Amino acid sequence: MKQTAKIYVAGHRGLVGSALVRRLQASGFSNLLLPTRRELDLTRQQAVEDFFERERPDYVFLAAAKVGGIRANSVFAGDFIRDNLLIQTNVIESARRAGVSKLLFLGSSCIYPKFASQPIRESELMTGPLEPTNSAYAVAKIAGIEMVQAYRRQFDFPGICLMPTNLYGPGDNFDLENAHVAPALMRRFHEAKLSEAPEVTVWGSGRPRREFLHCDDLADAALLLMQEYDEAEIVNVGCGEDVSIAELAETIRDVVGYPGRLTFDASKPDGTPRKLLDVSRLFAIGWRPKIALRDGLEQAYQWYVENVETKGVRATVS
Ligand code: GFB
Repeated sequence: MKQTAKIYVAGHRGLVGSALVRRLQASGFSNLLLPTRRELDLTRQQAVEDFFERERPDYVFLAAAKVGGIRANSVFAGDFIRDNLLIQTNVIESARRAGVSKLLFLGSSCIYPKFASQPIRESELMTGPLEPTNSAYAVAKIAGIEMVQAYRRQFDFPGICLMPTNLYGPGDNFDLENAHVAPALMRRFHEAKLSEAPEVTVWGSGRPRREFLHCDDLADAALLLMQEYDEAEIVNVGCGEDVSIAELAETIRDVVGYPGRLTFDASKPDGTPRKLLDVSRLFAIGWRPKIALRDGLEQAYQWYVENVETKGVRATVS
């Protein structure tokens, strides 16, 4: 990638997109296309076609998506499949027409079967039923993978696909109902600390296990793969180890400094029992994560207090 390359980061204000912008700028890439959602609605085909026709980016990081935690995926399943199919289809097709040098499509670890053998190899894709709480989102992401791979075969389209594990970090969505577990608990413990609430309720049994990767590590892996990887096969991006939700909650409680008790609400869904990714394909390319979970959670909490709690920065990225 030439330093002067024109790079479009779709979804640049989200958790992943903002990390990608930081990582690209740190490497001296300054010719970035960063239209806001108001300037470019990716669910509108004509608008996306016009944008690509006009701007003709060299590289595209497709990090724009409608995302959310286990509750949001269940409650807004129709929005999730519609918006994600529209966004990815419009961007991938317009990128093809514009003749981009390369497009990187971001999927998710939820594309794998609910009971995939652990750690989950990329070859497990579509070998079993999905987790019902996020099957709509997962099918949309699987369609995106299939589209990139079909475009590679039919049009020799230069697209690659990354499957990140659960992510967290600065720029996350901290909405108590619709966010992912790490930011939701961070805000819940913070508010309980301020209000001196005697206890905090964690959803589910606390027994499911999740792998967590800091968004800056993901951005680092994405830039490396954009530069070094050009195969049809999808690539898992994770850190190679997981924790239980109960362990995560205890760690976040400690990071926040909340003195009260934890309780678990078994009426809330656990979701997939485990989704630890096999990252040997990624590690074989030479990448390793740099940010340990505890350090990353402390940094993310610092960002939350400085940007969301005090300055009222949009706590939710819809
Ligand atoms: O991060 P999360 O919402 O999504 O939930 P998934 C992970 C686990 O955390 C579930 C528990 O077992 C929840 O019951 N949990 C405990 C909580 N307290 C909370 C809380 O306050 N908020 C939330 N959200 N969870 C997502 C998919 O699955 O993984 C997405 O729904 C995406 O589509 C993402 O793929 C990576 O990890 O279960």
